[in-house]
Amino acid sequence: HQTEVRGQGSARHAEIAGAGFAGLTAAIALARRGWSVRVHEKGLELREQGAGIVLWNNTLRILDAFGLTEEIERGSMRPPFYETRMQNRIVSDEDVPGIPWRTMTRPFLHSVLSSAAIREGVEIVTGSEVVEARDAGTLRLANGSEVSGDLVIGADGVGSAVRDSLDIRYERHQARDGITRFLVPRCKEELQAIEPDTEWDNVIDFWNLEPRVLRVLYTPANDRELYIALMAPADDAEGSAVPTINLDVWTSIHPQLTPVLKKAAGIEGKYFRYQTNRLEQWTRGRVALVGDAAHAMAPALAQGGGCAMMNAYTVAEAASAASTGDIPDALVEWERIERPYTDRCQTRSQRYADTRGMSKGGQFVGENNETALYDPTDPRRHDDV
Ligand code: FAD
Ligand code: 5PR
Repeated sequence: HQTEVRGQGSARHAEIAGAGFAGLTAAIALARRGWSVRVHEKGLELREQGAGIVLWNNTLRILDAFGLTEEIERGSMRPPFYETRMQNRIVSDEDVPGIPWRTMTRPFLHSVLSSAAIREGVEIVTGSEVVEARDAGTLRLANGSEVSGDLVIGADGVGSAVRDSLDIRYERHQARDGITRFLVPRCKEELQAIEPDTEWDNVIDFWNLEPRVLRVLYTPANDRELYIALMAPADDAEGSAVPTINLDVWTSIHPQLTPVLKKAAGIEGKYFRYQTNRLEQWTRGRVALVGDAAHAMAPALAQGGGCAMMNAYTVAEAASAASTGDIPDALVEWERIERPYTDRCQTRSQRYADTRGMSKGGQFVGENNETALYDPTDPRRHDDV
């Protein structure tokens, strides 16, 4: 075993497990504050396989602080309305006033973040699997070597090896429904030919509860690409069928979406059951967990990536403000201050997922907007707490 200690010079050093949205955001935020940063990514390539994502003010503020607004705006879009339909009748049409939001593909967001990390001097090692973390600030890798830092971040997703090796316990809640997601071509002309009066640039949440629960969340991600998420109960074998969706079942309920459902049927899909994980704690010594490793949530309010990036950004800020010796205490204080926002978002998202309450539309009001409106870059955000 070789133990390599880095950052013995003036720059403090961080080791990060996972190059997803959380790991890359933490890496950029730390590098911009003068840290030397290395990210270990288990995958052989630096890429993101998911479909689409909606970002709100909370994450757009972070991207702006990183100087990435122009790049993000060039490759994403702001649909005119967020529309909800029940049995193909419009129940709400919201432009979500006062909250900036944009839609994009996940591979696009990942490429913007990974390019920015590299520009900031972050070292990203692909094919590097983390198998264990220790609270003193070390990571053990699958190749047998050990690395250490003043700060270690576990951003290795819902199956986190960092979390499990530290023996941090958690409770898991699964909902009865789950979802299969695809990126397909926009097919706007074909859709318009079927329904000329529909604004096909909107996000449209097509709910259907009778005769069976089959929902399609339709989210244009840019001029060319459309993100569709197909929700069905886990106990509906036809609705949740993968890797190839049951085209006849889906088009029987959502005939107006036939052109894009046909495209989805040509792609291999994975069905994910909604789940919420709540950990007994997010930190151990010099190790902090962020993103799905710490707080996987139902996607109803579209804040899983949002909370991942918020907590990645704020943990970097908290560790940077502390002296090296005080980092473990600073992480405990960071969790105390920031975690309640994520806890509340998890609870709200789980409630919507459990009750299928988004089928009523009108969800972007009141306390539901707390996460979307949060500004993790505002140094005065806790002044009134
Ligand atoms: P991940 O994205 O899972 O990244 C973890 C990374 O760590 C991966 O690259 C993985 O390969 C790597 N890794 C894993 N184990 C190891 C290991 N042992 N060693 C080294 N590397 C490892 N959220 C929103 O905010 N808005 C949305 O609209 C939205 N829509 C979604 C749509 C889809 C299709 C999905 C799947 C999720 C959606 N979410 C959304 C949720 C959000 O995307 C996730 O919460 C977010 O991706 C979590 O980021 P992460 O970096 O924590 O984890
Ligand atoms: N919103 C978004 C989303 O991707 C999903 C949901 C809501 C942006 C599914 O991943 O409710 O399932 C949802």
